[in-house]
Amino acid sequence: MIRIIYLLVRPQGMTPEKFAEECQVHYDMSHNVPALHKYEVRLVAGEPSNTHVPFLDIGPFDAVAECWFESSEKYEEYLASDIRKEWFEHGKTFIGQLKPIYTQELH
Ligand code: 3ML
Repeated sequence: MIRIIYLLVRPQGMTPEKFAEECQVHYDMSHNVPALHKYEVRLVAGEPSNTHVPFLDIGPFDAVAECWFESSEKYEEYLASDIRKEWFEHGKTFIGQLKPIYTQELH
């Protein structure tokens, strides 16, 4: 399974309420995107800095999302799809900044 994690920052001037609404729309749209096995988006509820190891001071972020793909072929199919392109167009309207993280299975 290919899994990509995204850290999302809302655009300057967008309220957290509007951002949350658009995240919900984006989630609903994800169900029509071909070859996307699963999409999840969660709002950031806190970023505590009192960690037991040195704190990594990045952010703040407004949401964390993840995309799942069953194979690299499915990922290519997703990239090529027009519905995926429309989904990204919606993304451009409410994602101010995006940090993608490609993750790899360990076990
Ligand atoms: C890539 C993505 C990360 C996310 O939260 O949604 C998708 C599509 C997009 O960026 O519009």
